[in-house]
Amino acid sequence: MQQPRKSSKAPLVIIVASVVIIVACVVIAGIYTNWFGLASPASSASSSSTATASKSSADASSESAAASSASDTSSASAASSASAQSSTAGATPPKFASTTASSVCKSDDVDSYVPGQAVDGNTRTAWVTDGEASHDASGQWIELSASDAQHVTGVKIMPGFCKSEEVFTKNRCPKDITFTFSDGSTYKTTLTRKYNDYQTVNFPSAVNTSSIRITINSSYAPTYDGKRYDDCGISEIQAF
Ligand SMILES: [Ca+2]
Repeated sequence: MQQPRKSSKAPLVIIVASVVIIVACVVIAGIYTNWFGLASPASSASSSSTATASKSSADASSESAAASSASDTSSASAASSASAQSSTAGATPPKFASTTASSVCKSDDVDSYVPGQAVDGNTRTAWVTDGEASHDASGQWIELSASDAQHVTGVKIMPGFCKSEEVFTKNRCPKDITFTFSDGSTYKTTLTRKYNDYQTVNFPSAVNTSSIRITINSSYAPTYDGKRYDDCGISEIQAF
């Protein structure tokens, strides 16, 4: 009864041995052909540097994309600006031909501080009050006037004397201001003390006025670490 058992083990041994040989062949073949993705150290370094190269290539392309995006933004901005100009082309922009002020800082023969300097389109020039007329600039004013009523919805204003950041900190900067229109109505607002910063003041409703007077009610003190002045400037005023 034991003979059949012995004879039945022989095929089993052969099958197991075959399986072992096949697995061994598969493993050997896999090592040689890199079926399992087990790269040698040399090829690993190579693939790593390839990855780095492709990463920097990706960075370059993302920078390129960013640059083109910035370019797109500026052109979009230019386009929207052009669009805004064309959309307002039908309406007449407000125009105030003359400018007067309560006081003017004495000229140092280098700069002029007359009120016209606040509407010359140059952010580095300014109307500057005479600090001796009002040490904190309160009550000082500048007025833009026209021969007839202008349709105005707001004002862009650059407070302070923005010739340079140092000059800005040496002088006073308007804080609380009042707009007074030709019909006697007024609008008050508070400006921020920030160098070279256009601040937009939108009036609650559009006004038809032949003049805009900006009165300084209070001002920010100079912060310069050195000689300071009580003179107070406004670099630009643009009605819109
Ligand atoms: Ca100016």
